[in-house]
Amino acid sequence: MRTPVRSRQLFARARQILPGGVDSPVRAFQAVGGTPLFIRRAAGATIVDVDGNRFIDYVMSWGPLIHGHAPPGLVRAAAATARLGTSFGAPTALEHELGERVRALVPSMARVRFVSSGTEAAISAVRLARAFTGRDRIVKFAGCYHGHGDAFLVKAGSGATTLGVPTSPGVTRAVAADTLLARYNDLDSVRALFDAQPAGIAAIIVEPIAGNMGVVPPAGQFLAGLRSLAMQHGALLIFDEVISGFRAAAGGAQAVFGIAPDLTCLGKIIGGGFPVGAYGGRADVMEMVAPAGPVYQAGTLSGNPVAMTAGLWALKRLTGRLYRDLARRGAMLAAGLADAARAAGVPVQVNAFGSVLTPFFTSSPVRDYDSALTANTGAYATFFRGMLARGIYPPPSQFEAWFLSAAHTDRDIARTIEAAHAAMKDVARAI
Ligand code: HOZ
Repeated sequence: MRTPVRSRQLFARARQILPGGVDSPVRAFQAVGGTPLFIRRAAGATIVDVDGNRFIDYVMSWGPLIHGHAPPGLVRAAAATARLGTSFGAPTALEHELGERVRALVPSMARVRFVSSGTEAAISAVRLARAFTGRDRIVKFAGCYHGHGDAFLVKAGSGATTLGVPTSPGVTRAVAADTLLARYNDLDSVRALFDAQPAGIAAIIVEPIAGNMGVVPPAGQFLAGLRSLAMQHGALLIFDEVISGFRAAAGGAQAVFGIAPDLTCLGKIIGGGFPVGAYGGRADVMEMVAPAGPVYQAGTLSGNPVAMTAGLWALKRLTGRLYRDLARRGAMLAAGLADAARAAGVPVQVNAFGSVLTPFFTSSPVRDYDSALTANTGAYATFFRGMLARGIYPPPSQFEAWFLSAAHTDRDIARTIEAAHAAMKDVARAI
């Protein structure tokens, strides 16, 4: 790898105008050291930085790029739409076309509202749940991340955990008090909250496959238990499928586990690499959203035609074969990383679900936030730098998912495993 001279220069300049030099904290490499690489271009599974270094990418824009970077067909479709106008602030047919496709894939979403990010989707879904139930409190799980809405920045995963601010300053005590915390994969912790507030909880919000404390799949009857607790207590169940939607399967985690939530939040893949989010669910709940009902929520760029076009392109290509290939390559990579760690004598647990995975540098199985936090972040940082030096770009944080795409080949995976063997030896020397 060439010394990232140009990235360093750009980062120095960016820091004079952007807080921390970036527009989203997880990009800043703070947890792994070094300078964030500034990207010039990408195609398929490869990214190229401004110094000419090439990497096999496992960040994949944090999940949206299930078909790889810049598929030519998607780029052509988006460009053709853009030529007709980039935004109107008025309806287009693309919005209900994408909505109908979402509903066909995720039948619990009888009505859909498009927004511009997963954060917006989660904020809006919780407001709606509060309005529908007439209750204030929500249950969230430590280590789950639902974007940066105030109510969610309490023991939040993703960049908030990476930066050591899982409960952010600036969230008022009143907001924090309305967010009740439970433990992922622990139904008793949820039961206890309902026992204490039998009629105060508007909703349970959960990542059905956690992806923001690293990947943590749901264990046993966890999701089914949440479904019945919510029903029993008149609360809504909200699945945040921003990461798992269209990735765990075309129908999301809810299809895989056979649990229908009341509301679902989507993002990432639904925009095909453009900024889109969506929330939706039961018609009786969603019909409370303005202008059909009184719960206000709006957005100038919501349903943006270029983004809707990219989303349609991406969702139309979610074939059974795509998921079989992704699962096979995901299993290959997970096994290869585990082997590399074993061979080097480094304690690592690889959690995987289809095309997402996380190697946790710990000897304890990871099934919730506390066990995720047992990971040795210093060891991950050494591993990360070792991979980068060998042409592989993993997420710059222990507490994030690696994403595969249709563009990753068996050869890419083999090269990644080879690099992992060498990088694990770096870790073994360092710990
Ligand atoms: N949910 C994404 C990573 N866990 C967000 C990426 C970001 O924060 O920039």
